[in-house]
Amino acid sequence: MLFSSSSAVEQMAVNHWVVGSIPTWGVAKKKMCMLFFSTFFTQLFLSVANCDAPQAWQFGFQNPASPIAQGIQDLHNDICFFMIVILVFVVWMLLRTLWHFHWTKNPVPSKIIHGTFLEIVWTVTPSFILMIIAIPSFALLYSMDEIVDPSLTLKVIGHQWYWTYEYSDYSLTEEGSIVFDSYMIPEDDLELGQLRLLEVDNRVVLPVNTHIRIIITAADVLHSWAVPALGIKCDAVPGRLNQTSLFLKREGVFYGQCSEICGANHGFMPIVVEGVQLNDYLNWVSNKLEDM
Ligand SMILES: [Cu+2]
Repeated sequence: MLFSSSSAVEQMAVNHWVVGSIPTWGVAKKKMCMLFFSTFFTQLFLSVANCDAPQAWQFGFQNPASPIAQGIQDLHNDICFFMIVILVFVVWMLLRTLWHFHWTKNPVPSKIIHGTFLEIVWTVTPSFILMIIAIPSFALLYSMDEIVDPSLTLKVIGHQWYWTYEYSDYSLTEEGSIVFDSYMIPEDDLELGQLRLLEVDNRVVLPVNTHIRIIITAADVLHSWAVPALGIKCDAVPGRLNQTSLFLKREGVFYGQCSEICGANHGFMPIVVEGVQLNDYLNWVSNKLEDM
C-alpha cells in the first residue's frame, strides 16, 4: 500500500501531517519509508510482542507463559546471534571476492586449487558452531518431552470443526467427568473487545503454577492443538493419544488455533486457554460438577 500509487500516498501524507506543513512528495515518501522500516526492525529485533494473542503487524513471538515457551524463544534468540554473525561474515567474504577478483582488477587468475589448512578451518569451525547450538537445543527438546508428576490431566479431542475438552480427574462415576465442546463465536455474535475468529464459547480453564498433563487426540481427521504463548503445538491424531505437559507461569487468556489443515472450517476452530489462580480453578471445577 505504501508504494501503490503516488496519489494515494500523497493523500495519506496530507491526512497524516497537519495542514500548513504539507510536505513535498519526496519528503513524505522518505518519512513513510523511515516509519515502515523503523517499525519493521524494532519488531524484528525486540521480538517479544507483549500479548497472548496475535496482533496486527506482529513480527515477534507472543509473551511466553510457560517455561517451555520461554526456552523456545531463548533458543531462537541464541541461534539468531550465530545466524547474524555467519550472515555478516559470508556477505563480507562474497563482496570482498567480487571486488578483488573482478577480471578488470585481477586479469590473471591464481593457480591455487587446494589449501589444506583453509579446508580444515572451514570444516571445523562450522561443526563447532553446530555443537554449540546442539547443546541447548537437545536440552530444550528433552525437557519438552518430560512429564513432571502431573497433578491434573486435560484431554483434548479435535473434531471437524471444534474442540472437546475432558477433565476426567473428577469423575466419580463412569460418565461423571467434566466434558464440554468449545466452538468459535461467529463474527455476528462477537461482543465488544472479543477477538474475531479467536474467541470461543467455552474456554479451557487451567490453574497457574501446577504441573498439567495434556492428552491430545482427534475423532475424525488430523488436527493440531497449538497455543503459541504456551509453547505447545501437538498433533491430534485419530486413534492415538499424544501427550505433552504444561506449567503456566502466570494468569492470562491465551489464544491458539488448529494448526493442521483439517478441512473446510480448519481456520474456524480456535483455542482459548484461561490461566487462573488455583482457588478460582477449584471454584470453576465445583461449579461445573454441580451443573452436571
Ligand atoms: Cu482442525
